[in-house]
Amino acid sequence: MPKVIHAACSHDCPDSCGVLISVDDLGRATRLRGDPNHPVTRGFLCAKVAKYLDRVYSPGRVLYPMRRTAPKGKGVRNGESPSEVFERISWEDAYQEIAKRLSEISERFGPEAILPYSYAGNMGVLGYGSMDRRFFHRLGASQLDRTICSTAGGEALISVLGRKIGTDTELFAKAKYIIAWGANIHGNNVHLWPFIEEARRKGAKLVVIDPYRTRTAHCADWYLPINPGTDAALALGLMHVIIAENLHDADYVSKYTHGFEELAKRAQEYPPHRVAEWTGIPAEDIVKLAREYATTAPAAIRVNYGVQRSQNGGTGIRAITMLPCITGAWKHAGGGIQLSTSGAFKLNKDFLERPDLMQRSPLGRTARVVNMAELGRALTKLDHPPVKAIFVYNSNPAAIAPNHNDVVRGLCRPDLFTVVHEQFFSDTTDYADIVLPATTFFEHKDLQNAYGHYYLQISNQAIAPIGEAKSNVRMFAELAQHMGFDEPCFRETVDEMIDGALNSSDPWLQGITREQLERDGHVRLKLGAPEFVPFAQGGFATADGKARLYNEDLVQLGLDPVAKFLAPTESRHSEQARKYPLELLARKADNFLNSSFCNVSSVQPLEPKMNSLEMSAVDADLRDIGTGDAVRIFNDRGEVRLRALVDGAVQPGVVATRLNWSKLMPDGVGVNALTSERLTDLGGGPTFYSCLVEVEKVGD
Ligand SMILES: Nc1nc2c(c(=O)[nH]1)N[C@H]1C(S)=C(S)[C@@H](COP(=O)(O)OP(=O)(O)OC[C@H]3O[C@@H](n4cnc5c(=O)[nH]c(N)nc54)[C@H](O)[C@@H]3O)O[C@H]1N2
Ligand SMILES: Nc1nc2c(c(=O)[nH]1)N[C@H]1C(S)=C(S)[C@@H](COP(=O)(O)OP(=O)(O)OC[C@H]3O[C@@H](n4cnc5c(=O)[nH]c(N)nc54)[C@H](O)[C@@H]3O)O[C@H]1N2
Ligand code: SF4
Ligand SMILES: [Mo]
Repeated sequence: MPKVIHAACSHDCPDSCGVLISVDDLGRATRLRGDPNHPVTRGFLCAKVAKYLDRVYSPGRVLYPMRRTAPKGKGVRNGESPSEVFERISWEDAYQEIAKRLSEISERFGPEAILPYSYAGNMGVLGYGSMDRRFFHRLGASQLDRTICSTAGGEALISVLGRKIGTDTELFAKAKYIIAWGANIHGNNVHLWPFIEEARRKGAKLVVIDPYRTRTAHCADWYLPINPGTDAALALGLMHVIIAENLHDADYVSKYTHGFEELAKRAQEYPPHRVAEWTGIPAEDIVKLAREYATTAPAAIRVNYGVQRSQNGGTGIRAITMLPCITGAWKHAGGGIQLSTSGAFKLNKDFLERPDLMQRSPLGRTARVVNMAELGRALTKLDHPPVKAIFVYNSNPAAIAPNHNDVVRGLCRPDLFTVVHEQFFSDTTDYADIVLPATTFFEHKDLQNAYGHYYLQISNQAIAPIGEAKSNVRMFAELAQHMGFDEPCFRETVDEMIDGALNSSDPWLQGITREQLERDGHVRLKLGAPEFVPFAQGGFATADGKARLYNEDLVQLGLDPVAKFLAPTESRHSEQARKYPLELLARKADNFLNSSFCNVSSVQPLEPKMNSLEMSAVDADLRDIGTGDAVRIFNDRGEVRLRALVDGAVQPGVVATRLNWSKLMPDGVGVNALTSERLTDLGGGPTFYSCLVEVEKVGD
């Protein structure tokens, strides 16, 4: 009889699915399926994780610690033997070599010359950030500002609501009007879809606002293609109409918001005809959307991370977040806005990460902070001290970081010591001195939170690690021993760490124990009443409990305290558009997860558009390009070669492609060769979707 183990998908996805893994007598996983008892993910998995056995048992897994024997930049081709690039070494040799090199670098250049580089390849609570943070804090290494995904939107949301929470996913089923705003629900957040379908069966209208005609847009009642990076203008235009026509909720506004006067004044500057010029959305549609949104209840906005990947995306999210605050949509179960629910999980981070272990200078200064969205700059330009070692885990920067060519120039430096802890021979291991094998979520235990619902889960270990793989927690704990770090926290067990994480004073976590999670698999946060309707009666997480329509704290950051639209430096409205007239959307694939899954051969056929550049017929004709033609996409930062696809997915002026492993691309260069290290207005995030290019036809 196979055993069935409860786990939780730890990939970087809002859904955090409950997973059931069947394991046979020989300890082999034979099947996985969604946990039917999970109230949000309800028994189904996305197409890529449904094929997870192929990923866990892939012949491409890193099985042992390995040391480079070939020059840097020579990589392991997907699925091929690593023996021409690396030699197998023991864990003991790997630890000794890493400890020696890190100690030498630390002595000669100071510990800040060491840079950890990680993101959410593993979004488990321990796997994402715990023993690793303790390790680097104790070492005194540079601190990494983990901005690559969500800081612009997160800080924007907090600047209005005070906390990163929003409409309960399950309550979307009660909405009568739903706006998917920069949210690729079918691709990236598929477990929200059944709730939207339920709402639509009961008569709800679905509107999609996205410059790319996603699958969600195809299914929508109304699709509004918007020019990239102009969402703040649209939101202000909607507020213009809502306020001018007295459709706002004056009672809610006066009781629960701060700064309405200033906002109303600003909104006057955004009449629909003016907003239409920026956004490309006709003025009459702006008026219609404003009226429908403000007069239908409950009205829910699922704004996702698309908006905040443009240069002024922080302000875009701020302005959108204000909409339910002025219409009072928060009053209704099924109204409001959801960007992320992650702020609901206030686990004991100080215990997990131990910032108190950080070495301080005599003046009390903690280690310098390096923004992960500026990795190219950090590796090629940073001084005092220069980065001499980079330790990568949970991330594949040679594929996902902007300004790829500078990142690679940095990673090729012979004097840079690079360690990569990975499940696969990724783009980044192609530059590693040492590669260490990492477990998947089948192979270790963890606690799992979510950014798309309010359930905490336990993910049990289902199978023994493949090869000599080790979890992040175990690897960093053992490396700490080799560095001579003798604090007891480096010897804690996984269960002790989970218990410590749950030991939080936050009321929403009270009474939730590891034993309960182990028994039930998932537990809903203690959000009070069965229906969680935050802000129905104000209670925003700000100093005075009011939503901030005017936020004076932003002045210090050089921003307008009221939302204001500014066109990105790279957009059709800017000077640079004369040289590079096309706005590139360097999007994610619907069936990969950032650069994860790109290499799994059974998943690859799900993405037939992978090496395509989607173009409008207008732009293709102008350049004498037709579907199937080889094209060169270029700007001052780099160039990429793809095949043109004229399929109606984008409007004139916009082109789109998808993220992939660089080495799986025709020329070995991925789309981030084109994107810049320019940062967002808020939160220091990357600007993947503010990127100008030109396209030309090339011979085959
Ligand atoms: N299948 C799959 N699922 C994923 C991921 C994946 O790679 N693949 N990635 C995961 C991760 S890390 C994240 S952060 C989430 C992100 O999930 P989403 O928030 O959905 O993020 P994106 O796909 O970046 O962008 C969403 C949409 O915004 C659109 N967009 C781009 N620019 C603009 C703009 O200026 N305005 C507006 N209104 N829309 C714009 C894009 O075309 C895209 O369709 O998904 C997670 N889930
Ligand atoms: N052009 C463009 N670039 C983008 C984006 C985009 O939309 N367009 N999206 C951005 C966004 S939103 C994000 S979040 C980033 C994501 O960037 P990353 O966080 O780098 O995400 P992945 O590409 O999924 O790579 C994660 C890696 O971690 C490894 N991994 C998984 N689990 C573990 C583990 O337990 N231990 C260790 N050591 N390794 C593990 C996986 O094998 C994988 O190679 O990419 C960003 N880059
Ligand atoms: S990637 Fe997302 S949708 Fe797919 S199984 Fe994991 S959590 Fe669920
Ligand atoms: Mo992300």
